[in-house]
Amino acid sequence: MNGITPLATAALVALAAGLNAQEPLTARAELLDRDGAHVGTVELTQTPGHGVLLHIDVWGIEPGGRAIHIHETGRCDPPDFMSSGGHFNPGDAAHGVMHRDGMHAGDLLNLHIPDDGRLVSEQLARKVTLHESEPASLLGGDGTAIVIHVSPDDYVSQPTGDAGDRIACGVIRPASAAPAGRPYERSSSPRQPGA
Ligand SMILES: [Cu+2]
Repeated sequence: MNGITPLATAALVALAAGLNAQEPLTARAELLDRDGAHVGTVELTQTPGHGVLLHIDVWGIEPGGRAIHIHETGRCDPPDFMSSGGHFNPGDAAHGVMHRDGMHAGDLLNLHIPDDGRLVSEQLARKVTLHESEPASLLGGDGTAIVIHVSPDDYVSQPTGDAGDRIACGVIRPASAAPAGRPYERSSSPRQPGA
């Protein structure tokens, strides 16, 4: 093995695993509106067994109730953002936290934007993970995206909560990923080893 003994290799693997265990998995989505303006950031952090914590910071969104969801495809083509697909729903459930057969893994609680347009808030998405090998991973396959809608989610209407048009969108990317050339496309470059 080019001078590296199996024992040394095993030690390096153990060291890498130890480092990973100390550093929580994180991801990030930069939200752009229909005109391409940067209107928010969502930081995602893997919890130890309780899903993914979302730290949401938005600015420049019209005041009022706005639905926010995790959508099933990591692609945000303006102006309508339909390329992000439907809600992330690996469990094939009904939509809505108030639906008896709900909820989508990507269902989140509405944002209530104050008059100055700036809102910092947090949510826990319990049915998703950042671990790529798991079915409910936000980073597996063709990725996922955070989408904000023009209306609030009524939490029961199928399949979208009657939330209306999509007004902002951001692809969820691993925190270690290099920034892509175009901010609204998931990077197609190969992952870094160990990323
Ligand atoms: Cu949505």
